[in-house]
Amino acid sequence: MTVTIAREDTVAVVTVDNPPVNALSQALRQALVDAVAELDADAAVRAVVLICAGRTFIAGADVNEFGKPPQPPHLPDVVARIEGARKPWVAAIHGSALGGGLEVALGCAYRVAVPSASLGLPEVRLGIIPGAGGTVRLPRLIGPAAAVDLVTGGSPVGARKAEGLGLVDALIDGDLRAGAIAFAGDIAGKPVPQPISERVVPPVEAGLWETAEKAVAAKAKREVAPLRALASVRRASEADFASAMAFERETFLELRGSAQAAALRHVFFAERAAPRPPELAGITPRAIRSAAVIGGGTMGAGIAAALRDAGLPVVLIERDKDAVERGLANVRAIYDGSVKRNRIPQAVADERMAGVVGADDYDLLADTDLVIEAVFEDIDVKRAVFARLSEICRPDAVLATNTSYLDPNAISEGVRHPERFLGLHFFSPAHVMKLLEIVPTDATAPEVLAAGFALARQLGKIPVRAGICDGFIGNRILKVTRAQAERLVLSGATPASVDAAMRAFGLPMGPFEAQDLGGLDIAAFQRKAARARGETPFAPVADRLCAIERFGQKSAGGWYDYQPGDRTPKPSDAVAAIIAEEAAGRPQRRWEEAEIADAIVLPMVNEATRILEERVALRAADIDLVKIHGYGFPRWRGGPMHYAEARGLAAVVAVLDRLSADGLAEPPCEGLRRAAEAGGFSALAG
Ligand code: 3H9
Repeated sequence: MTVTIAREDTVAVVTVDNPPVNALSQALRQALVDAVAELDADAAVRAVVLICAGRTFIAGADVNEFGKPPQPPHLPDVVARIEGARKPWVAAIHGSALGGGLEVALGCAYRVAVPSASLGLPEVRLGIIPGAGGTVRLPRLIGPAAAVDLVTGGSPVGARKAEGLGLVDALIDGDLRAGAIAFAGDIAGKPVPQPISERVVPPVEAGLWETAEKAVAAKAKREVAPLRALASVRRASEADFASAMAFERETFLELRGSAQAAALRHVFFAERAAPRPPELAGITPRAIRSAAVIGGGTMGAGIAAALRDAGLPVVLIERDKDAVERGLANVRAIYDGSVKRNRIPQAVADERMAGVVGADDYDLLADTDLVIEAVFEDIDVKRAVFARLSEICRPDAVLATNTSYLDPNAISEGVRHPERFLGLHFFSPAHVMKLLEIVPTDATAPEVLAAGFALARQLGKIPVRAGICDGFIGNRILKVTRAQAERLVLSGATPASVDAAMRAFGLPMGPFEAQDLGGLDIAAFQRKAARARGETPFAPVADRLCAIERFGQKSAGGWYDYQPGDRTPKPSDAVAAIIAEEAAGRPQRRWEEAEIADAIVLPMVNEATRILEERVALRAADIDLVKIHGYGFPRWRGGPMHYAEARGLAAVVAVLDRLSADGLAEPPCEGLRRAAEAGGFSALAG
């Protein structure tokens, strides 16, 4: 039973119970329509409370149904039926009233909520717009300007703010059910408010649509839904209710079937699957209530800030007093930046900073639950750190390395109780970037691995389980990206044309701009280590740039030239000359933007397929999350693996075959050929 009805004197209580989040499945929609009919016919009922069991109010349409043809009763009709009920309905909201859930609440005569509730229309994040009157009723209730913010931004608002906007009629402290029944009892005899659908939209301030259009377009970049959502709110503010509803529904149905919506849905489910690797089902994580970071450089300071932002007390360890001061200054600089950008008030920054204790004394860590090492990428330095931690920390304290390229198994050699050791690979800046690669060693205990995932949740990060290999998931693919970018410039493309093509594809910056920003020296250092292992990394131009100390922006030149104090990349004659020398004897050709994107993205997919086959990643979707949250791959493309599947793996194999025949990429791996034959990467899983 998804809906049950109870009577409390003259108030009926309709309880929705459709775990996990009371999504509006077909069965629930039908049950709501039936409930309206039953209560309309019950003369003893004077008002109705609509409340939900479990952790939340209705969190929206059932996203699982989006790939299939819509089944009646359709949600706009359900909302209209509630709005037209003979008894006033009161939506009693806890948790989140999102998307279709908020639209159902807008059909009710009143909305009450607990102060911790949130309300919003997040549809644009799924590549769609509200499809059951959200864009049409909201401007009629709270005015067009506030509606534009809620609908085009997709971020929910807290109940208090919602009350200020007129979206919530009353806040209920304490027991929601009892409070809502009392509210319903109060309003039962009073005149019912005019249905929102019959209200007129308050006047629009001059220039609203033009200003909003510019702001929304700038933020959405190439995502389609936000501007279409704006158009729908505008139509709703200018047209009558029925034609605005028709416009909204048409847009909703069109976008629901779009490639962007499919990609964003894929990411939605990927983000929910990644935090739960099957091996951890039923495992209780080790508790983390305090943390320490070893190393106060950019990475360590960012990790310390991320831990503080999640409310954990942090000890920041450096090797001497001066280094401690520098480390604390790095953390302070992060908070100063957040205050300057109005992200947090000064008082919050001060409170967070006060929770970071700087020290050069490991003895302070005797009772710390989690220690994250973020020192120089040198195995001996790291082993020395863990040797000291092994002596001082409790045997059950979780010890983590933030290494990006070293082997965590090797780092953990000599650690006492190695089952408490794992890799936690943050991405820089660590207090901002959402991705956290979680890397168990051969010895990591399940409850320690689970602690890594629980920590990610606490920090608001997207955790992805990664196996051990050079570069784990993300940086291993990055190496291929860089090598491909070099192959392109050695065969007729320029750094500027490659970067422009990748920006046109949807990345925030191209591979050469990114290298100049991060510094070419780090990758050179890794290539040196790889060569020492007998590998042959391909970077003839980058090697020469490093040989003349063109390390990027920090040395006023890398792949591009830079003027002092100006980060704008300028094509470099010196680099062009080096490229010409290295390209001598290689065939040259013209490159179109789309061909450049293929030559970068599809080899990434090839490497990612190997990663999947080797079980370094558990799922293709996890690799998508790594690229989206760690490397700026456009979310609306769903990540490289979704992109490849949507394009057709047979077509991907064909392009890679052509590129490899010309010496411009590795040939497609066997796994990719098999996945292409089977029609998807799921053939490689398990
Ligand atoms: C919409 O409403 C369109 C309408 O305008 C028009 C209609 C005509 N459907 O996030 P969690 C599952 S569009 C199906 O870990 P939390 C989720 O996959 C929709 N399933 O929990 C997971 O399943 P499992 C607009 C859904 O407590 C489980 O619930 N609404 C849906 O951290 C727990 O999820 C949204 O976009 C769904 N809509 O957070 C809201 N939502 O356990 C999206 C969740 O099997 N949802 N699941 O892996 C959320 O933001 C969060 O889930 C919420 C709870 C805040 C509610």
